[in-house]
Amino acid sequence: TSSLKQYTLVFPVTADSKICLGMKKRGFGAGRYNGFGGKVEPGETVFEAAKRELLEEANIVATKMPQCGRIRFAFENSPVLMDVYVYRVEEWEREPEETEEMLPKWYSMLPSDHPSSPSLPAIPFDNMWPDDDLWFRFFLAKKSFVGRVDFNKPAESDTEGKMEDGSM
Ligand code: 6U4
Ligand code: NA
Ligand code: NA
Repeated sequence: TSSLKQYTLVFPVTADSKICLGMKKRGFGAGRYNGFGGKVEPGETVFEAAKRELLEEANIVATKMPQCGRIRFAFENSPVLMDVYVYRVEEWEREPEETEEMLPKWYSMLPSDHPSSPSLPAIPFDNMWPDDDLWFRFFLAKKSFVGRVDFNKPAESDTEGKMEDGSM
């Protein structure tokens, strides 16, 4: 039997195709670039949790933050199924800054040969969770997505996943 635990995953994006990722400095997924987020605490909504984690980890206040996806992660040998709600932050107050947990960095969401690509590095998939490959194209195309990924130990990169357009 498994238990479902709610998490949030939040990506600030700009109208001119920049995305802010955070390098996780400690704990689960340390060293990897990811969105901002964490566990939903008792008594708060998933949306409130997403906003709180973004403030704690990047020091910005989301003012426009639609949900765009939902992914369930299963880890072999763990009874906990992570139920991750993904949001895109389109407007916020202040600017992302380094916190105890995360170092924020900006990347281009467009291919580098695209005429309007900002002069920033491309999204560093090699330094991200391996499943991000499966669903980021939906995120970048502004399509909503739902999916499930199974991580098999010991090789954490040995993932099997399935993503599709869908309602959340
Ligand atoms: P505490 O205990 O407060 O330090 P908390 O910040 O609540 O932890 P954390 O950082 O462990 O939670 O949350 C995990 C974060 O990692 C969530 O934002 C979801 C994200 N995440 C987990 N597995 C992922 C995966 N396979 N791919 C991905 N993000 C993942 O892109
Ligand atoms: Na976190
Ligand atoms: Na937390």
